[in-house]
Parts: sequence; structure tokens; C-alpha cells
Amino acid sequence: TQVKNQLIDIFASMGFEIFEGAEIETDYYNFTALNTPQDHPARDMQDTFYLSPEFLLRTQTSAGQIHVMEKKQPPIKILSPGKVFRSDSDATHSPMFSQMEGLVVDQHITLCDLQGMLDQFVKALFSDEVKTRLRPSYFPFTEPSVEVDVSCHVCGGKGCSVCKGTGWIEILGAGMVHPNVLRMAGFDPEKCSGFAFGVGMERVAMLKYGIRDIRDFYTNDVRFLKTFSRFE
Ligand code: FA5
Ligand code: MG
Repeated sequence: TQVKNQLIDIFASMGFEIFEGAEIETDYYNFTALNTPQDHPARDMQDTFYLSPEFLLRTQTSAGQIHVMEKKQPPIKILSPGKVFRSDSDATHSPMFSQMEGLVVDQHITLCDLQGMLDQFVKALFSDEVKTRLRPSYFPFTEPSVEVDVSCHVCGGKGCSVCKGTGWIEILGAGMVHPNVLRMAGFDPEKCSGFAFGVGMERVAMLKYGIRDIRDFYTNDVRFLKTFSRFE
């Protein structure tokens, strides 16, 4: 909750508005409208809890993107925090976790705008010395797609156990909204463009506070919870 509030404060100061999506979604909004049709191999990137052939627990806050674009016209600048669900469980993967989606759609939006905004974001989140790096990646609903690394705030980029010797730590996925996604939402990709990003909020909290096991957030051990009262 503290990390979520901090993220909201940072993005609100950049002019983002909050959109609360639904936890139960249709296959259409979670996948198909995000350029991921039924037989698309990228569906295997996320193990989905289906409630019926049509309904599911959303696997990503990206499911809210099309809802937002159906309701609003550009300029759009939306932040959407919330719970998401995947059949996933280990020290860094929880079956229920929290993401924060950002979506910007307007005229002449470029990858530079995304990078500049993310750079501001990580400086506000960690410190002014922290740098960002974009790595080529793949998501069906963005093109080009990137994964964003921050320079390790523990060693300053020299390499340590936290960053596994690389000097960089991944914090989010992002990219330019795919023209097919804009079309699905009824927009003309010749007239507008946009970027989107999705941050894993527990992962940000784990980085900030050196937490090694994501399951600690959900086992309600009061000793764990109490260690955060001093960060209030
Ligand atoms: C996505 O979910 C994309 N929707 C992100 C995105 C949004 C891309 C907009 C482009 C545009 P991915 O599956 O990588 O991507 O998850 C995003 C983040 O959620 C990861 O970087 C990680 O921080 C976090 N995450 C993923 N799976 C889990 C899990 N099981 N438990 C905890 N955190 C997770
Ligand atoms: Mg992943």
C-alpha cells in the first residue's frame, strides 16, 4: 500500500488520472483486444485462471486499456493500479499480485516521451543518481516493446548480489501501443499514437526494501508487517 501510494503520487504529479479496472474480465479485454487472439502463442506467457470460456481473472492491468480508450478520446493519460492473477508461485511470483498500468495516447507521442517519463519516475522513486535503460522485448500489444532496467541502487551499477553482478535491475514492461490495439479501440493509428507500461508493484517494494520472498506480503506475519511501520 505504501509503494502503491508513492507510485500514485509520482504519476499524479505528472498529470495522470486514476482508472480502476475490474478484477473479473472477459477474454476479449484481457487478450483478444490486446492483439492476442485465441491461438496466439503469447497467451502461454501468462498462466490464466479461467472462470468460464468467456470470463477470467485478469492476468494484467493492461486489460483496462481498451475500456479507457472506449470511454475517452485523446489526449488520454491514465494510471490503473490493481490486483492481477496468474497460476504462478515461487519466491518472486505470487498467484495474486499488483500491477500499475500507465497509458498515454495523443498526437505525436514517441518512444522518447516514454523514456523521458520513465527516467523521471525512477529518479523520484529511488534517487537522482539512478539511470534507466531500455532493452528490446516482446508484448503482443506494443510495438516496439521494451523492458526497462534501472541501475542498481545498492551498488550504483558496479555489480553486487542484489543485481546479480550486472549493475541493472528490471522493473517493468512497456512499449508503443500497437496500431491494432488502437484500431480495436476505434482510434486511427495514422492520427494518434501512444505508449503503455506495466509495473509489478511487489517487485518495486522488494527492490526498495530488500525483501527476498514475495510470499511474505501475503502470509500476514505481524513481525513482517511491523517492519514497515518505520517507513510511514
Ligand atoms: C505484463 O503483464 C504486461 N501487461 C506489461 C506491459 C504493460 C507491457 C503495458 C507493455 C505495455 P509481464 O508479464 O512481464 O508484463 O508482467 C509485468 C510485471 O509484473 C513484471 O515485470 C513483474 O514485475 C510483475 N510480475 C509478473 N508476474 C508476476 C508474479 N507472478 N508475481 C509478482 N509479480 C509479477
Ligand atoms: Mg514475466
